[in-house]
Amino acid sequence: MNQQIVTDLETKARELGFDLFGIAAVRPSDRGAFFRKWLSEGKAGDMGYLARTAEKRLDAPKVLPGAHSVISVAQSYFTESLPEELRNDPARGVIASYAWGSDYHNVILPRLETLAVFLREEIPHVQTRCFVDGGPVMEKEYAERAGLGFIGKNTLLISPRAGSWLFLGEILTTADLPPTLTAQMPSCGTCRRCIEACPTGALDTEYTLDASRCVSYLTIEHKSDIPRDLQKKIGNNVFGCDKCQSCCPWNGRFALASREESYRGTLERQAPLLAELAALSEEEFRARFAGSALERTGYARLQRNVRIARENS
Ligand code: B12
Ligand code: SF4
Ligand code: SF4
Repeated sequence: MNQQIVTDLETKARELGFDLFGIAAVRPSDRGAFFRKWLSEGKAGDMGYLARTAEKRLDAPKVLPGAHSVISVAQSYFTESLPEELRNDPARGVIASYAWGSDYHNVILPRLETLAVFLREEIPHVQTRCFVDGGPVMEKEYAERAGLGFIGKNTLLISPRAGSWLFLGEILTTADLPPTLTAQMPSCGTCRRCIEACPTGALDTEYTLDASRCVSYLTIEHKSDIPRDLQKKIGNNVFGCDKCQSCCPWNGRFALASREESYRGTLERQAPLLAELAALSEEEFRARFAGSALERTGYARLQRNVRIARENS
């Protein structure tokens, strides 16, 4: 009976637009010691929420008592590659591709809720909690255990059949579902391209990201001034960074085209003119970026990033 539910859940997940699906049993993180050391070395920068929720992140029943299983899904956001001449145009600011279209939280969460309702109808009395990004869940680790892919040296989840341009989401549930069979996964092998491509040296050791130096962190999460020595290295990235994925051979060969039309972006969203961004009033900013991940980060941080990118160009 349970095996049939897994098949039905997977079919439903695909209908809802998810590209990868898997189930893992709940158990404490294997990387608790790594995570705590990472926090104590200040590698989380000022993302204090990671330390505040560390115990929950490392042990899912602290998030949902009685949790037995985690359903992991992934959705591709790969629509196209930005041509080099646009990416390197000093008059333009580059926005990371995950933010070209609709805010993925708004796209994925309601669909996960639909999948959770389906599960609760199939197995009455079970509890479910859905997460996309913001929840205290080690999303990549659960996806890895559920067989969606492996964690690369850029610290991202890479699917050997879909690459890494993926968003992840989970349903944590008290239902005792059979874990999906996980195939033997490949690995990065001797490749180190992402480490070499990272503009700030944030990937200082294999599988370890010093977020406090990462362009994605600095342009999106960091609230105050960006340290002077890192400003130059940010180049013309005004929101996020794609370097450690665009250089990855798994994406070169296997990037899966997104089925989600709303993730597509026009040039205005992919690489807008810096002068145009600098001239935006707060109201114009809100109108232009409504419903996108940039809206969350806000006007002030984007303007700070635009100032740096203009100095760099
Ligand atoms: C905090 C955070 C960030 C921070 C820190 C990133 C990081 N690597 O931790 C910042 C702001 C920098 C960031 C940036 C980005 N993020 Co982010 N982020 C998160 C968040 C909320 C938590 C991640 C976390 O727990 N970090 C803590 C540290 C300690 O974990 P870690 O670096 O991943 O380390 C793990 C491994 O490296 C591993 N490890 C250690 N040693 C070894 C050894 C071996 C052999 C192996 C295999 C593994 C291994 O142990 C750790 C635990 O598993 C997740 C959502 C979530 N709730 O999980 C999204 C998430 C990871 N982000 C995501 C995305 C899309 C991005 C960006 C691509 C956005 C962009 N284009 O700018 C960049 C990518 C930068 C990068 N290379 O990671 C996606 C990634 C999807 C995927 N394919 O993996 C997630 C899952 C959100 C989502 N729901 O889709 N992010
Ligand atoms: S997102 Fe950019 S800065 Fe951050 S680790 Fe990847 S390449 Fe380095
Ligand atoms: S670029 Fe190479 S080392 Fe980095 S994640 Fe991809 S395969 Fe692994």
